[in-house]
Amino acid sequence: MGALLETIQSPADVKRLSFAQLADLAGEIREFLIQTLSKTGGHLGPNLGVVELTLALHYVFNTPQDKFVWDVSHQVYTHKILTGRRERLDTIRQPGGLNGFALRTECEHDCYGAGHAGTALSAALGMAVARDLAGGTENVIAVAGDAAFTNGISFEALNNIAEQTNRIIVVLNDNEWSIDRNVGAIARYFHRVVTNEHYQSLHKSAGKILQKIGGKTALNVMRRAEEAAKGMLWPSMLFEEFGLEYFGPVDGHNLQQLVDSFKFLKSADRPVLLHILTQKGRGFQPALDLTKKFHGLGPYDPETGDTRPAGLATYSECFATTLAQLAEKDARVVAITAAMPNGTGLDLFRPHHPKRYFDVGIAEEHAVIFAAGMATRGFRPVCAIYSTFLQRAFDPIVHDVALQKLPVLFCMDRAGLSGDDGPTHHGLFDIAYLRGVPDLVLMAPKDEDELADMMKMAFDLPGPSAIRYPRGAVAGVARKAEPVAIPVGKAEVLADGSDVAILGLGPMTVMARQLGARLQQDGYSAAVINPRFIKPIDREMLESYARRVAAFVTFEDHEKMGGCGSAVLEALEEMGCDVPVVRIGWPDQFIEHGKVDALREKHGLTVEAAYAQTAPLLAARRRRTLVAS
Ligand SMILES: Cc1ncc(C[n+]2csc(CCOP(=O)(O)OP(=O)(O)O)c2C)c(N)n1
Repeated sequence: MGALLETIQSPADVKRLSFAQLADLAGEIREFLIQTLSKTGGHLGPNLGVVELTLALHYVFNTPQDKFVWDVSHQVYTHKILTGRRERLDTIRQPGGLNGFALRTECEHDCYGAGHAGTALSAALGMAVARDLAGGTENVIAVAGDAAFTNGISFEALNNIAEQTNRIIVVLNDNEWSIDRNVGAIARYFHRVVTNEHYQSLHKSAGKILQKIGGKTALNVMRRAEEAAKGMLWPSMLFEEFGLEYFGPVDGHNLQQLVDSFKFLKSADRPVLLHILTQKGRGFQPALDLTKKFHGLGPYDPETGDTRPAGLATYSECFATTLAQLAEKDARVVAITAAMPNGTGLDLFRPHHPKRYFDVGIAEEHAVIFAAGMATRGFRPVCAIYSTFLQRAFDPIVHDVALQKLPVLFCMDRAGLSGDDGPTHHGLFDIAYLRGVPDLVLMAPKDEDELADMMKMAFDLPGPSAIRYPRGAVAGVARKAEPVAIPVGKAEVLADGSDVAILGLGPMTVMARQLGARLQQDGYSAAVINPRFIKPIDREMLESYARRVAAFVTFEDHEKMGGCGSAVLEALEEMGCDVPVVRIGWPDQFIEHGKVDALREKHGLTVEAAYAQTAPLLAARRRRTLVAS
């Protein structure tokens, strides 16, 4: 670790440094990030881009009194380093270690947590208004990336800011990238600001003066040149129309400029927006070459950036290639992503059907309503959205899609525990929030072949449907050449039995089989069932087993409350079947980040735990039967 970095225990240590030392510290932090994350994985690119920004913020402002609100907050690693968490950075995203995002419970310098995009401006405005009401003096600074401005909430906040406060600082951290290249009119607008020729030439000549004469005078000239350029830049009008005074664009890697800007903006008596230009992945060539890959990744080689070769295909890849295949034969099929072409696999669909692929930006609500609109015109839109991000679009699913019985298919990637990213990213609520939506067909495949069959079937449905599948590798089963539609609402009995019926939702069929085998060893006859459908649930199957078995067991990678097990309980109760149901799923609490297996162990999502709850129920019936005979 660098010599300067070792001396940094708190933001106060940063304030003592000269600009030359700050620049050295920035270099040391980059090296520290590259080395540390090579072992833990994490959001390397975004963090390398904001080292100077974070140093300048801590140089000028005083947290925890002053408030930094980070959008998504995947870029807070330097902030963590400077606020007493340097020594624990190597635990980031590891079990029991630092969270990969800002977390209010982790540190007093984290005033607001996030993981989903577009929240920073609203939250910061709330804090600013609270301060105004309380008569406080603290500064509130929202830091949001250019892609966060593709999100509607950012604009809802912008629309409201000037009405509510005259003291708030918004930093637009513009690196022209979302995870993929940023898309849409706002991205083009920012690009026009940055590449405005007039600004560029003035900026260059000011830079030359700075080189020649140096010092404060040159800085003043430069600032004046920027001011002049800014005045001529029509694009800055956008924010001015919202009532925010626009400053920039400034070089987000120039510490002096950043510090000067913040010192100046600190005393502004109306809302201000500072537009800074940064480079995602700065200081690490592989991250500059492969921006998308280095947005967020697992461990890598700190010299070359190489990562371990992928093993089995992922569910995302399987989904996307199947969709491309189905779209070949069905011209109605179109694919929609909300800024996740890579994560959802749609990158693989795009080259096959470029005109039927839509990246709408970080705009899940819009994505769903846009899909609804297309569906009214006879198309079969597929919204590929992570389970956790689809939470954003609950009302559009109800109000726009389901209520109008429009045949939109939701393909929910990362359904289940996400692992390292933690509670902001776990997909543990989708069954609960979708199960109560009338007319929606909700399903989970046990493997990649069944995923393809479900997709095929969904395109024949008259209304909406949703398929949930997990992060990571597929089961690795043989795939049919062509998907075959499966019957709606029909479960698949993998093994028949008469003492216990074990349902394993999606890939949890593996655990159901294991429990079945375990109980067979004890002499019980265990049925193992792949429910396939959470809604409509296969009542016929449930009723027929209810007549025979002493207990049902349900396994699901979802919270227990409102999940598949709840659906089984409700159906049994409605049919008047009085059979106990052992439900294995996540408890009613937010689950921390960590390794999936360890977290399952900790929270009782294991075959052992299921066995411990089920065996006594079966033993009781056996005793009763013995007594009766
Ligand atoms: C609601 C929501 N949708 C999708 C994502 C996935 N996501 C995480 S970061 C990111 C891009 C953020 O880009 P930007 O705000 O410009 O910050 P940068 O990483 O470029 O610094 C996306 C799409 C998310 N976090 N939240």
